[in-house]
Amino acid sequence: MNKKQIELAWIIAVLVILLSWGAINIVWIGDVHNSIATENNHVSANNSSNVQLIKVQGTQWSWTFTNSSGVSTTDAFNVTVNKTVELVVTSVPGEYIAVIHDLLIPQMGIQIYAVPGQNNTIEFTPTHTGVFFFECVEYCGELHYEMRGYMTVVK
Ligand SMILES: [Cu+2]
Repeated sequence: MNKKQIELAWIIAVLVILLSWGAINIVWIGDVHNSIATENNHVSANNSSNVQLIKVQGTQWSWTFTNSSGVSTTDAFNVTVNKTVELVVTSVPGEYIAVIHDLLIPQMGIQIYAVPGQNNTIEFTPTHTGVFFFECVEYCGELHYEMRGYMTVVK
């Protein structure tokens, strides 16, 4: 092989590696999103009793979840499968001032900012029972890594 052919082979090899890597990731991300939850792409003013309304408060450095019965839990919450969940997310002061957090539930395809003074809402419908990891993905201070927990989807 001359220099030109070697260069061409190198370009093609790199192209094949990057394109297949990209394709695998697109398929995998789509899979995770579609298999676990269906997301409604609208912000609802849905007050129907069929929606599981959950208030979410991020603080330094934990998450508090309050359901419509007024029951609060820290770094964990339960929802019912095949029923729409509406999260109303905000940030409240902890030891110091309120800062911005960001709630990510990777397997639900859900990510939403917790902003002081703002109620951000997001809806999704879990289609599988199980225990699903969530965490804060906005660096929010020294114990940021403690803002993690599990959402349990029950029958
Ligand atoms: Cu945080």
